[in-house]
Amino acid sequence: MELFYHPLSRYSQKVLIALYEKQANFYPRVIELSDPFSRQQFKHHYPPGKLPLLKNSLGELLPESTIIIEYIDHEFSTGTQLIPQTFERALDVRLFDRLIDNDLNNKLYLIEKMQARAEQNPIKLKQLEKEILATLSSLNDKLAQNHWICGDSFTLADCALIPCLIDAKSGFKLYEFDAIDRYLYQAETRGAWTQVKEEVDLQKAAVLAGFRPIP
Ligand SMILES: N[C@@H](CCC(=O)N[C@@H](CS)C(=O)NCC(=O)O)C(=O)O
Repeated sequence: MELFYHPLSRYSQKVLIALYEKQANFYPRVIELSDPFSRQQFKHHYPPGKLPLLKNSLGELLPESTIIIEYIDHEFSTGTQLIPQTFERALDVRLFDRLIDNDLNNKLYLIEKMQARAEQNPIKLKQLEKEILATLSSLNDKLAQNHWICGDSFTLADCALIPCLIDAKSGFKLYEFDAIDRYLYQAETRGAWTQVKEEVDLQKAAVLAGFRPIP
């Protein structure tokens, strides 16, 4: 299996957490989408040009972080079971995975995009922040009842949530949400995340140093 990804992409981090949880072997293929040549090469291989992308041992391409995780959870019986066996619990996990991607990850991205472009739109920014705070509040309520987001065990929904909360820490006062604060501490010491974090930190250091890979 090959995983095409970038360490600073939250959707890639979501899949990396899942692969480490499953103890699944894969060839890492880092794609630098900000580099026009690498982007063009990747698009030649996969026209939508989105990361992450999994190439399985049959050479089939699987896009979409959730689908990739569903696939590896089905393929590998090792490690953590990321989709629960019972229908009701699986439905809850899939629901929270969707809510986290749509209401947290994508909205954080919209704010980051505005900041990167120095876009002056305080009304839009306030609205997005309000929506994110509402999502954080409902996640906090759920975490007050559960050890991980959907119960006692670590699931697909945690793979989606951890990268978002780690990034949201810089813009939102997450410590004001007691259950999220406790969850973050627990997530930050989870082996799969510490493995991902090593690569994220190296990449951030490379970006700060002005490093650009030679295509
Ligand atoms: N819904 C997709 C989202 C993937 C996505 O938006 N990836 C971003 C990086 S985090 C990307 O590849 N953007 C490049 C582009 O849109 O051209 C998933 O869950 O994998």
